[in-house]
Amino acid sequence: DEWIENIVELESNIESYPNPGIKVFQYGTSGIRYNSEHLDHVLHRMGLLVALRSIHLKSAAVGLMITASHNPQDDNGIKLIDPLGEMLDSSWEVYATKLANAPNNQDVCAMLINIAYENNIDKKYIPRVYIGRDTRNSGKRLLDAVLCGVNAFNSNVEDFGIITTPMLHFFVRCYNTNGLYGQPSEHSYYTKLTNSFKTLRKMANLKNYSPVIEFDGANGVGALKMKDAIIHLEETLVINMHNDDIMNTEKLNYKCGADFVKSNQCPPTGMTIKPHSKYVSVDGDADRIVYSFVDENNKFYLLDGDRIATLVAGYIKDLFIASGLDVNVGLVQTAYSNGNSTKYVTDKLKVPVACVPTGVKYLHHKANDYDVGIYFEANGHGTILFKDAIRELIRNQCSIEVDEAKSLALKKLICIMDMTNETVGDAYSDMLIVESVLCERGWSISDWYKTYSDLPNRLKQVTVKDRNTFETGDAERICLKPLGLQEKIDSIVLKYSMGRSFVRPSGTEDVVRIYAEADTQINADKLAVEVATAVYDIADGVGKKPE
Ligand code: G16
Repeated sequence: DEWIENIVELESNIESYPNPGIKVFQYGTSGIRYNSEHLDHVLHRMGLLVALRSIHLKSAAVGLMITASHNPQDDNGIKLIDPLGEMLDSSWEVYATKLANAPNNQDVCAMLINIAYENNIDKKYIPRVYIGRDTRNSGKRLLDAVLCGVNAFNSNVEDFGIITTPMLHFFVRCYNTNGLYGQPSEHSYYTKLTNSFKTLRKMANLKNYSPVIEFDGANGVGALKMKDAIIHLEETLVINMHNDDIMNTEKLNYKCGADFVKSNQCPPTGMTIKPHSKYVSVDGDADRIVYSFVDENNKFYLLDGDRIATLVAGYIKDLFIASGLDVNVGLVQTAYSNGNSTKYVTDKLKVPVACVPTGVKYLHHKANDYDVGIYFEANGHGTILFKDAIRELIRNQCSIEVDEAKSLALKKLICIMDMTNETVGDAYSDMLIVESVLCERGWSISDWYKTYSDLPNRLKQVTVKDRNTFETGDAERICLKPLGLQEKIDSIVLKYSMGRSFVRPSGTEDVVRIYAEADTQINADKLAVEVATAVYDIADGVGKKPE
């Protein structure tokens, strides 16, 4: 039969990448990640799988990004991208997990053929696969494994080399929308996003705003690409580069970058920190961004994904009011979002808020429920989604609007739409949006911080014997397993004024994460330690007891 005919060819291709069987892999929060030494067969199989996915989607381009994002240099992994630039469909995540763990070549072949049958895949389509990778040392070797897999199906392959994850998402969407979204090239990406930023800048109100940015590139691809972006920005922003050493890859994400700054609530190392300067940190594949500054007493202030979400939601809401268009704007957050940010958005901005489990795929999906859905994880991963009909409505109304104020608001909305990479969180696009809103409002970074105050909070992590024994419910706000842990957390939380805490297994690292917030920083820290200790005790903690 037509698929079985291929099996001999496939088998010989698969032979080059046997599964050493040392680890059970899981397609987690955002793909598969692990120490890069053990990933060759996984990457090879993901190459096979994306090719099949493209055949299934009648030759639509699909993407494969080789990255472990915020993880240390020694890790690597993949993120798979569907045709509109969104994350891989969840039904295929199951295939990815099964394929990654298949013990031998025959199993891999049988699984691929099963997938083809289950989905009624017509073999006549030629797959098209877009590939990118971050700056990790292992990227090139793992690319060879991916190419071997992809080529087994005689795919059309485009290797974009070292690029950011959101760039690859953007390119995939551009190809599949026949250029409507832009062209699949770095030049088109920079031009689209940056030109609309420059247009909006001409309409803006400067006041306390400063265009100077101290940029923390996490010693990764974000730094590399920001150097190209600076040329397109033509001095509309003054970007001072730091942590841009991509040659020494052991420095990647090390004590710098968005994940470090957010998790440790302190400035990045590798740069001099001056009071009231505006610091921007991105992560290892530049899909996350956080802002920070210190005051004259060296007190640190973090403006994370929650802050970006509130800034953007307030601005977009105001633009729609000014434009006269009645549009339903909503915000999607996760359990990590600070309680006061949710309160501010609901009570002050009057924007509805939904809460979903961690993982951009969940936030993105939920954001589609609104005409304009804004989503941000507290860690700085997020974007804005505009429904096609709304996009059209804004453009049409702008072309006929006679009222000057309304017309201006519509023009500004168009700029914001065009500088947004709607496919996924994108540090560069998000930075342009934040800078636009700050400039429009005439705000310094401390003006932005003053909009509301965060509840003091703390993130912790505990390594346990098997994090797969953890199960959560209610958008990760309660822990269902191990049994008894939630009751313990409840009794601890009761002792703290304004206390809230939850635990969940990470989908990208071998740890259980703990979040705690309370009325004071001391209490948030104490609460986090108490809950972390409960996790450690109940789930066979590994290493030092939390303190
Ligand atoms: C990925 C996901 C994010 C998630 C983060 C941490 O980010 O895209 O949605 O918040 O992992 O996930 P976890 O807590 O499950 O480890 P990135 O930037 O590392 O790809």
